[in-house]
Amino acid sequence: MLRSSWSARRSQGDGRPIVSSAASHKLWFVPGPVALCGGCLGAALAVLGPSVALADPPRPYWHPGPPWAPLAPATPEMHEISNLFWGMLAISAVVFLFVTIFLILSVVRYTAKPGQVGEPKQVFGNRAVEITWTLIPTFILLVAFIFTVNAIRDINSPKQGKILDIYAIGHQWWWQFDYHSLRVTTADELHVPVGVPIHFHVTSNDVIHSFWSPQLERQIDANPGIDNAVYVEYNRPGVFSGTCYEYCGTEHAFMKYRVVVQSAAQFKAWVAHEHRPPLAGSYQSQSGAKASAVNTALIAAGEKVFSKNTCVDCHTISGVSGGVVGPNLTHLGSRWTVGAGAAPMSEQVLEKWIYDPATYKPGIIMPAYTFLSKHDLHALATYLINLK
Ligand code: HEC
Ligand SMILES: [Cu+2]
Repeated sequence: MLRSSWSARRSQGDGRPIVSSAASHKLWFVPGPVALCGGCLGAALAVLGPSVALADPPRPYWHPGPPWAPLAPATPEMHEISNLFWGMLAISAVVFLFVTIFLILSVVRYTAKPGQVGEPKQVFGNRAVEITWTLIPTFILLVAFIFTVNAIRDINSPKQGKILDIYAIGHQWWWQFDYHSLRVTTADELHVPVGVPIHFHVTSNDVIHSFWSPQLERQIDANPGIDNAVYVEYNRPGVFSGTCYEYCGTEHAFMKYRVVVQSAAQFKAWVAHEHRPPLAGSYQSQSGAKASAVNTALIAAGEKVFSKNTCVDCHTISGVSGGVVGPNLTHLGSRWTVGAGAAPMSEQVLEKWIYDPATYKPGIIMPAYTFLSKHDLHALATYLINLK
C-alpha cells in the first residue's frame, strides 16, 4: 500500500506516497454486507483509479512530453531515427498486406471442393518459387540494412566545428551534468544552446544506467568506467524530458532530468548565472520591498545548520562545502524539481525531504534528519530555496 502505484503517488499531488490510513484497518469490524459493498467499490476504484489518475493534467513540475515522444522528434538526429521507424513500418506493412492477401487467396482457391476426394496434386521443390522467395526477402532486408547503417553513420559521427562537451554521469538516482570547459556542474537539469554541436560523454558512478531524452537524442547506456558518446545538435528551443531507461534500483522511475534548450544568448546568461555565488540571485530578488531582515537572518541560520551537519560531506555548495556524493546544490532554488523529478521545488517539499528523503525515494543514500528541530528544518529549507 505504501507505494502501491505511480497513480497513487500522483494523486497525492506533491509526489509523496500515500500512507495507509487507519480507516482501511477498521473495515474488518463492519458488518458483512457493508464490507462487501465497500470491497466492490474498492475493487472498482482500483481498476478505474489509474485511468482517472492518468486523465489528470501532467504534474506541473514535470514535463513528460507526449506519450509518443520518440515519434515527435525535435532534433535532426531524432528525425532520422523516427523516419527510419516509419520507413521500416511502411516496408513491414507492404509485406504484411502481400502475405495476407496470398494467404486468403490460397485458402479460398485450394480448399477442397464438395465432391473432391483423395489428396490434391503434390508439388515438391519448385526451383523458381524457391529462388523468388529467397531473393525478395533478401532484397527487402538489404534495403532496410542500408537505411539503418546510413542512419547509424549520420547519428554516431562526431560533429564538426566548435563542440560543447557535456559529461552526463548517472548516479543512484540522479544525473550529474558537468561542463568542464565552462566550469559548470549541475544536476537533473540540463541546459543546452541551440545550434552548437554537442558531444555527451555518458558514464555512470555506480550501476548501469541509461541516458535518454526521447524527443532529442538516442538511447545510450551509462556504464561505470566507459565513456559513451552521443552526438547531437539542437535546432529548436524548448523544455524536454529525459530519463534513465535501464532499471537501476528501486527509484529508477525517479531518475528524470529536464533538458532546457535555449538560444545562444539565453544559454550564455544561464552559464553566467551558474558562475554566481550561491545566494547572489536571492539577495538580488529580495532587494527593495521584498528584502526583509527576518528572511535574511533565517537564511543565515539555515546556512549554519547546513555547515554544521553531515550535508557538507555529500553536497557541494560553492564556497560552503565540497561533497560530491549527492547533487550540487549551489543553485538548487533555480531548479524545478527535487530529487530528479520526485517532487516540485518548494520550501515545504525541501523541509519534508530533509526530514526524511525516503518518504519520496525509499532506498535513497541520503540519511533522514528527523533529529533537527522544527526551527532548524525551516531555516535550512529557507536557505536552500534561496540558492538561486
Ligand atoms: C550520505 C550523503 C548525503 C548526505 C549526508 C546528505 N545528502 Fe542530500 N542527497 C544525497 C543524494 C545521493 C541525493 C540525490 C538523491 C536522489 O535524487 O535520488 C541528495 C539529494 C538532496 C537534495 C535534492 C537535490 C536535487 O537536486 O533535487 C537536497 C535538497 C539535499 N539532498 C539536501 C541535503 C541536506 C540539507 C543535507 C543535510 C541536512 C543532506 N542533503 C545530506 C546525499 C546526501
Ligand atoms: Cu535507471
